[in-house]
This record gives sequence, structure tokens and C-alpha cells, in this order.
Amino acid sequence: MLASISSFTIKLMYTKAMNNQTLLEEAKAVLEKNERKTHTIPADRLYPHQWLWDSCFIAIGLRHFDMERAQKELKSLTRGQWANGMLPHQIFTEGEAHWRDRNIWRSWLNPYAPDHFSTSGITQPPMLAEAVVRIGKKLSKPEMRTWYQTMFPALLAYHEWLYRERDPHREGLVLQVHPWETGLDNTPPWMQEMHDHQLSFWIRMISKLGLDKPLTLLRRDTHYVMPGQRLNTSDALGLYSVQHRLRRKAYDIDKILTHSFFAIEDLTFNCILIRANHHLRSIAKIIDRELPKELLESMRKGEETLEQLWDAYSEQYYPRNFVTHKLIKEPSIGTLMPLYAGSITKERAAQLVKLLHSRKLYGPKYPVPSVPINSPWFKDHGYWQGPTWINTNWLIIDGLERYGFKEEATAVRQASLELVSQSGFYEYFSPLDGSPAGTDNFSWTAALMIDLLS
Ligand code: 2M8
Repeated sequence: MLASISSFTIKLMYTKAMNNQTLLEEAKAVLEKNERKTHTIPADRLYPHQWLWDSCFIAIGLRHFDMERAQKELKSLTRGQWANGMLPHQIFTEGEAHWRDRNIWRSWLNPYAPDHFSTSGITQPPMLAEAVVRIGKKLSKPEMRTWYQTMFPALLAYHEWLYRERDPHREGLVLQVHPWETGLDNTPPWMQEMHDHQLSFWIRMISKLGLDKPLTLLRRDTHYVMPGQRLNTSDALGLYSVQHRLRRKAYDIDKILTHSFFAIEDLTFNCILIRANHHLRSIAKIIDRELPKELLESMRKGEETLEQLWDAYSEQYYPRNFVTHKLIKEPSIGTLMPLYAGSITKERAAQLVKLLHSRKLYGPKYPVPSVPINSPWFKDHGYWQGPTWINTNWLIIDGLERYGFKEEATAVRQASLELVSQSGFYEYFSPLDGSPAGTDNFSWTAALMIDLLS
């Protein structure tokens, strides 16, 4: 009996190892397919440009099998850096075919934008320091120092820009001016604010008259992905009209803030920044560089101020409206991101872990949903309004591990592996039955799978 059990166990382990090996090879093939000269695009056709946080997640996977390419991926992000320090969320691919995308943004309207590349005029979660350090950890000591010296100026300029431009009251939290800056495009807190204050008369009329349905045919994303798996057309028009307003102000933050109330201190963005600050401090230490006093002070305040986003009544974190300082109490995956920030107390972390254990909230069969299951916003294939994404899982796993919640980290890791091995490298998945959605051959799903398996 014992002998047969052990041979069965060995067989099972062998099959698992085989599966993992196949998965690794397939993941590498996705990254190869999406490789362009200087960087990797998120997915063919649907996302033909370079995105800021995508490239960071991609480099985190690439470092396990092609260090040179991983470094190139991050260095290529600095091509698009503005002279004021901003790292744009998109660097556009050249060529006639992409003229329309470049023209929507017209980054050339801003004097700080680079001359040789067209970019967007907003940023995305500051994952760069994390990716730089993950690469550094796999290098020899002298190589690591050289690598950090190469990336330090861009990182420093970026973090200084974030606080200088996006924390005008010097409170330690930075504001975002478009939901695309959070990477969680149509996440409920932002959509609620947009519906309450930002949707213009003409967009409301379009959806009232049912004209949004035919307009859906004009969208690029719904050519490649089923319309029910993206945001609806009236919300998409809302996002473009906010973008248009930013363009009219030539992406000048002073002008934007004088004329708009759509500015939010986003939870996910600020948590990623807190962790990035920690990495920036260690990079500076390793290469014997001092960080400017003002920056250090902002970093310190950020950790302290995060606690102001805690709502004792519902025992959750929320983003905050920058102008009114009111918490936007729409639950979303952001509430778990302080685990990744790593600056909250162990007790507070344990309170968040309770949310992960609840089946009605963040603990369905395939965690972690981008919106809790019991939210009226929840749709299991609804883009950032329900599905499980591998990048947010990766952030949560990392946070759980650092707080010592090993079992929970293993469960989220296991669910992520299962989702991908069952269906492939999709953009997102139903947290209820694991069915895939969005585009397939999605780069960060592949890259982070490589990281989770390594
Ligand atoms: C999605 O965002 C872009 C706009 O930036 C889009 O909707 O077209 C988001 O999932 C974002 O997090 C991601 O970086 C980007 C590319 O994968 O796609």
C-alpha cells in the first residue's frame, strides 16, 4: 500500500513538474510573440504600444531567463521620460498605423515632453523601483551597483516629480487626475466619482437615447474583446472626455487643478508608491547616494498619512477625493493594497486578511476579485469590476508573504497557477468559475507566471 502510494505521489509530482515546465515554455513564447525592438507590448493588436507598469511586470518575469532583455525593457521606459521627471503611462509606437493614438494625446503640447517619442500625458502606478530591485537581486554585487547607478537618476527624478506635482499640499499622498493613472481603469471608486460629477450632458444624452450601442461598433477594444468584457461605451466616452480636458490644459497640473475637481488620492497608486520609496531608499544606500531631504520627508509623511484612508466604521481602506478630503467608500481591490505597501501594522494587516477569507468578499473559488463579490458593481467578466487579475494577485501575494501570512499567500498563488494552467495567458479571469476573459497572450500574465513558478 505504502509503496503504491509513494509511486502514485511521485507520478503526481512528476506530472506537476511537467505541467509547470510546459507552462514556463508557453509563457516564454507569449513574451517572444509580444517582443518588439526595444520593449514588449502588452498584447498584439489590442495594446500595440509600451505601457509603464506592464513593462515593469514583464521585466520581473524576463529576469529569470533573459537578464539583458529585462534590463532593456526597463531602460526603454526612460526613453519617454519627460524633462520634468514624469514617466508617461504609454510610449506610442511610431508609424502611420498609430497616428490616431498619438494624436489623441498630442504630448507635444507640453514643453517637457520628449521630442523623439510621442507619449501619453499622464502616468501609471510607480512599479519601476520594484522591478529595478528585483533585477538587481539576481545580479552579482558589482553588476548590481552598476545597474542601480544606471537607473537611479530616472527613478529619483520620477519620485521627485510625483511629490512636487501631485502632492501640492505636501501631505504625503499623491493625487491622480485620470483613472488610467491607477491602471485599474473602471474601478468603482473612480467610476462613482465620474458618474456623480464628471459625465457631461452630451454623454448622458447619448446613453439616454440608446446611441451608445451603435457607437460601440466604432471602438477598437470591442473588435478584439467581447463588449460585455470591457467597460460600457458611455463610461468609455467619459474616460475620453476627461482625457480631452487634460489635453486642453496641455497636461499642466496647475491649470488642471484650477479647473477640475476630478482628482483622487488613489489607494493602489499610493500603496505602490510607498513600497517603491522603500526600494528607492535601498538603491540609494547601495550606491552611496543621498536622497534629497524634501523627498525623504514626503516619503515619511506618505506612510503616516495612509492611515487617514482607513475607515474605522467599515474596517476598510478607501481612496480619497483630493479636493473635499472625503473618502470614496466604494469597496474595491485597492483596500487590500496596503498589504503590499508594507507600512501598516501587523494588526491592521490581519484585519485585511479577514476580507480575503470571506467568500462573499474577496475569497471566492479563484481569488482575488478586483471588486468584492457582494458589491452591486460586481460582474465576473467586467474588466476591472470583478475579475481576478494576475498582477494584483502578485502584489497581494508579495504583501502577504512579507507580513507572514504564508498560507493565504500560497492559496492566492495556487489559484493564479490554476487559472492560467486551465485556460492560458488571458488578461483576466472570472473569480467564480475561472473562465478566461479579455485578450489572450497577455504579457504580464505570462511574465508573472514565470515569476510565480520560479
Ligand atoms: C488597460 O488600460 C489601457 C489604458 O491605459 C486601456 O484600457 O486601453 C489597463 O488594464 C492597464 O492597467 C494596462 O496597463 C493597459 C495595458 O495592458 O490596459
